[in-house]
Amino acid sequence: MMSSDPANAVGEDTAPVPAPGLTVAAVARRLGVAPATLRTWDRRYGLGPTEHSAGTHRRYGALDVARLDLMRRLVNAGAAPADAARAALRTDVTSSATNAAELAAFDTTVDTALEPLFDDLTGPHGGGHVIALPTATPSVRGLARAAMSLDSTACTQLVRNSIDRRGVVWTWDNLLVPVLVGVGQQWQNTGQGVEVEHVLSESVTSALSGVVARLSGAVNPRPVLLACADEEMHSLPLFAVSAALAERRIAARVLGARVPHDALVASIRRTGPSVVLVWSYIGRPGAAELLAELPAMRPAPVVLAAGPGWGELPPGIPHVTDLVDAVARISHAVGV
Ligand code: B12
Repeated sequence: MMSSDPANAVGEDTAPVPAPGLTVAAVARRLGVAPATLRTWDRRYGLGPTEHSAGTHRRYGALDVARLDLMRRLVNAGAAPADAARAALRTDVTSSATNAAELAAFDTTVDTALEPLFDDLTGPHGGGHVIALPTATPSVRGLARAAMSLDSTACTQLVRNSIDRRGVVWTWDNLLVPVLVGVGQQWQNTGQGVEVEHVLSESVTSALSGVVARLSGAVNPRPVLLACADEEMHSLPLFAVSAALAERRIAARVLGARVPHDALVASIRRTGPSVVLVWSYIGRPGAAELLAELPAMRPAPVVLAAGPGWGELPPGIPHVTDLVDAVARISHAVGV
């Protein structure tokens, strides 16, 4: 669609900033930040347009936008705005990236540069909680902020960075669970924020699937099946299990959300798995009894019931209560 607004003429997010520069509204759209926030950053931290202009409407040049983009990323990563502004102003953004590869490298630099800032962040200094996160670390706050602003790219990158540095299990327990619980709490208290849950869930799934995609040369000859119980939509823990297993070179097949019991039985028949893990958060009457027939199938799989939705389980089906437990039991069952 054509527009008479010169800002819209810029088009793609990665398009270069045109010579006369961008208006505050155009920069706001490009970075996904409110115009009022940009004005505050200009007033408080001097992160405004640097080009001299005689007119009243000053325009942001390419370097100004790169600096603001860095500011936005640092804030999304959990830095206090004043610290982020100091870092943005002292960073050389002249080689600011416009292609994906450079952007990725840039992100890693930024993230590493942030570590000392995080160490300094305590109490109200780190402020700006967007959801109730009483004991949140800066990275938890950063991911929560990115989720609340529906910035799926930032969410995925934050999760990926954490996985790369600390691994899947640490990231799940220390970054993802606190933010997911906080977002869930927000929904419970206000009835709002389903869109935040969706953006966060998609980003988490994507980052965790990235770990699985890198797996080559799996050590298990028989498959491991991971499925949600019938009508269960909370599939994220399955992706966490699958990614944590991939780190140990165990390949798993995620059957995903809402797997009817008959479909699960058919999948077991077709693939002959060594382990079947069935996840339930919400729980449905009679679901646990259905599991009883699975260990009798041939070749016999180890059957694990995971999550808080199960009630009393049939004999011989252990209840798995956390990610570490899930990974340990599956690793043991496949002999790793
Ligand atoms: C993301 C999310 C969604 C997404 C799911 C997307 C996806 N692909 O997974 C969507 C938007 C689809 C969704 C839908 C719904 N959701 Co929802 N959702 C969540 C949220 C925010 C995270 C879910 C999650 O991944 N949890 C995993 C971890 C973070 O859960 P946890 O409680 O910390 O974990 C405990 C254990 O499970 C265990 N654990 C933690 N990690 C792991 C890993 C493994 C492998 C194991 C074995 C154990 C384990 O340790 C913890 C301590 O016990 C939760 C909030 C929350 N507290 O979890 C709500 C939450 C689970 N949802 C809830 C509800 C009510 C719903 C809906 C019914 C809402 C509606 N009216 O439509 C629907 C439908 C659900 C259905 N039929 O399945 C409630 C459930 C309340 C209850 N117990 O009954 C929660 C708790 C929100 C709340 N605070 O009220 N949801």
